[in-house]
This record gives sequence, C-alpha cells and structure tokens, in this order.
Amino acid sequence: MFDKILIANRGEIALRILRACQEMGIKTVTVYSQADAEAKYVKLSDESVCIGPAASNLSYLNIPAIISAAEVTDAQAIHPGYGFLSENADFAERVEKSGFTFIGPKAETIRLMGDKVSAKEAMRKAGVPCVPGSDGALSNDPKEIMDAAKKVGYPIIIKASGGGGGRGMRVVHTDAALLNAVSMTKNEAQAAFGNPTVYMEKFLEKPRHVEFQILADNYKNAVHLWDRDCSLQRRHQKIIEEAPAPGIPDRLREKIGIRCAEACKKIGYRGAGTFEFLYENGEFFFIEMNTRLQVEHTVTEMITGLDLVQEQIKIAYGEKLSLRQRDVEQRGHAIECRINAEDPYSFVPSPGVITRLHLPGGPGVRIDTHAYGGYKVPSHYDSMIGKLITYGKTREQAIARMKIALSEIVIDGIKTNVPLHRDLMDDLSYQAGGVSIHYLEKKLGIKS
Ligand code: MV4
Repeated sequence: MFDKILIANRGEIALRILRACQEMGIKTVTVYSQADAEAKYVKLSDESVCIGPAASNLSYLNIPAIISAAEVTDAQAIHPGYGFLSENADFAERVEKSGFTFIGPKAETIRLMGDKVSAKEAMRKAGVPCVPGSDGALSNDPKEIMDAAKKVGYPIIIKASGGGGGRGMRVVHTDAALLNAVSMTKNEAQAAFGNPTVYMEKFLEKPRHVEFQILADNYKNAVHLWDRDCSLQRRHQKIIEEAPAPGIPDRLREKIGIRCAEACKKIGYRGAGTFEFLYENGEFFFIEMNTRLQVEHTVTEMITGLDLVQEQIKIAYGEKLSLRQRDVEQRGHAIECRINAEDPYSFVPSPGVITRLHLPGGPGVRIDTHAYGGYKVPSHYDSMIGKLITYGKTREQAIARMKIALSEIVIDGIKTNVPLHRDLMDDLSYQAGGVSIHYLEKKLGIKS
C-alpha cells in the first residue's frame, strides 16, 4: 500500500480523507493556504506544507506548488478531494508525469467527461439512456438547427459542451427564438469555456436529480453502489441529499445501476464516479458524469457500509475490486444536510468565528466537519462548513433522527442554514419524498 498520501484540498473533505488514510496506516501530508494555517486537519496530519496565500488561484489551484509539496515530503499519491483540481485533466496528467499517483480516473477519462458532448456520446454508445437531443454537437447551419429542434420537439435546452453543473444553458420554447438562443449560448460558451460547441436536448420541465455511484478498478471490474436523490437544490447548489432515491421501483434502479457499471467497463473507467440522471415520469435520462468523489458520497457509505475514500485509494494503488455486485449491500436510508455558513434565506455568506459549537450525536448520526469552537470560517472559500448525516432503517426514521439532531445542534457566532434544514424536515412534500429540482426555489419564492 502507499506509504504517504498528499491531500490536495481543505475543509471537511481534507479531514475525511485524512481519517481514511490513518485507518489504513498511510501517512498524510496536508497542504494549506495562509487562511487555513489553524485548520484542525493540518494539525492532525503527519506533515503539512503552506502552498500560498488565501486566494484559491494562488494556493489550492496552484499546480506547481502542490506538486513541489509532494516532492519535498516524498508523498507517493495525491488525493484531490472535490472541487478545486479534482476534475482538472491537466492536473491529473502533471501529477502522473511527475511520478505520483493521481487518486482518480485517467486524465483522458476526465477530459472525455469534461466535454459534455463526448461524455454523452460515450455513454449513449455504452448503453446508458440519455436525454433525447441533437446526438452530438449542433451544426452552424440554421436549417440543420431548425430541423434538429423539430425532431426533438419544444421545449428544448441548448447546453455548452464545455459547461456542466448548470453553467452555459438556455431554454427555448419556439422556432422564432431558436437561432438567436443558439448564437447567444455559443458566444457565452466561447467566453466562459473557450469552446463554442453547444448541443441540444429535450427540456424536461419537472425532473428529479438522481445519480448513481460507481466504483471501477484498472482491470475492467465495476460495481454500482445504488443511487442518491439530490433534487433539493438552489442555484445548482445541493442542500440535502439522500440514498436511496425514494419512490423509484427497485427493478428500475437495479437496471440503471447495472447499465452504469457496464458502461464503466466498456470505457475503461477507473476509480469512483457518478452518473447524473434526470428522472421524470418513471424514466432515467443521463446528463453528465462526475469523475470525482462527491460531497454527498456519505449517504452512499451509510447505506452500503463501504468507505468510498478507502476504496478510491485501493483502486489507485492498483488493487482489484474485492467487491462483486452481489456483495454490495443496500440497507436502510440516509439523509445529508449540508451545513453552510450563510444566511438561511438570503444565502449571503456569513464567515467569521464560531463562538460556540455543540454537535449532535446518538444512534445513526454522523457529522463530517473540520469546524470546532473558536474556529474562524474564512471568507475566501465555499461556505459549506460541514455535513450532518443521519441513518435509519427507514426514511421516516432517518428524518426523525435528522429532526432531533437539528434540534440539538448549536453553532453560534455566524449565521448558518440550520433553520432552513429544520423547515425542510417539517415540509410535508419533502416528507412524502420525490420532490423535483424546482421544489426548493419555488418554496423559497413563496416565503420571501
Ligand atoms: C437539464 C434540465 C432539464 N432538461 N437538461 C442543470 C445542471 C446540469 N447538470 C444540467 N441541468 C439541467 N439540465 C434537460 N434536458 C434541467 C437542469 C437543471 C437542473 C438539473 C439538476 C439539478 C438542478 C437543476 C436545476 C435547474 C436546471
């Protein structure tokens, strides 16, 4: 096994990865910006290296600084966590060229999935059901664009191939608006991603966001770890996730999960990955693949009993998957509330010192956070300061435990979105399960 791993991230996920390494007897190197010098995981790691000032561009996105930190500490592998450099194919390539192991897929796979047109084409060919659309990049010929829209049928959505996660999209309802919408999306895509390529899809009006977790090794073995529902979101920021996705027939979940695992074998995928789908009227439609560990991996861990970070590390070291599909358990239900340092209704960030912190506990309660009483939440990064996860034999029990945990939690000194989570756990539509991606924004719209 690796002797030493460098963790190229910060916050709760740095601590999460550190704990996985410690349990495996692997030494750890953390890297930190000047704003994170006091972080708990920095103190808990075997070695740490300051990689620059607070601004992410100069620290957590500073590829040469991170690679030199691995060199001076003699680390063998780099775990990128999520966000920052985790889906940067050039980073993965430079890590490997410098003689380290990148804990993630091959650079070429990251590049393939980063281009949404090529990702969708690869998945369509590998038997994953996709949203109907232009099946490839949209041509520049007005007649061909109009014909494509006629074939797909309005409403349609134009998406930038270099986009993803909600960036570079435009919904079109009529022929009259089509050509202008395409050219505006192309211009924006060129400016934002340096790539004017766009594609067309049928616009699904009220879908759920349901994703499948997979694990694959270097030897074309792959398993799926079931699904997660991430529909509760605002402006493409997920707020609550759960596993499994409620109310979807097991036969269908199993069929889609197997399709995802088979697709991984076909494309030679390696590591942990997520297939994002829209789910509407009982059907799954693939939209994008994420090639990183995700924030919400925790709910999958709770229902499968697996440690996804340890699985990533074993795969990166070159071990064969020890797990076959029939060994993957699925037990009970898990919910994750993302705890953000922000105003619960305006969503304005609220950095500052946490003056008092009381964390909940008890059966089926998990907290992943690097925060502590006296910790100063820096203003330079994402506002998520932790994740509260509850597990239950049933969804009802997981909700009941979440309500209790949310009633116990005390975070003073800064504003957090805990009050919003309390409201949502009491929301009858949430309790019923299966709300769409628009539910939270609609509910907040009525409120404010
Ligand atoms: C869509 C869609 C409806 N129809 N594609 C937004 C994020 C990006 N991953 C894809 N997104 C969407 N693609 C079709 N054909 C609606 C969205 C969408 C969305 C998707 C998942 C989670 C939240 C969302 C919020 C708004 C729009």
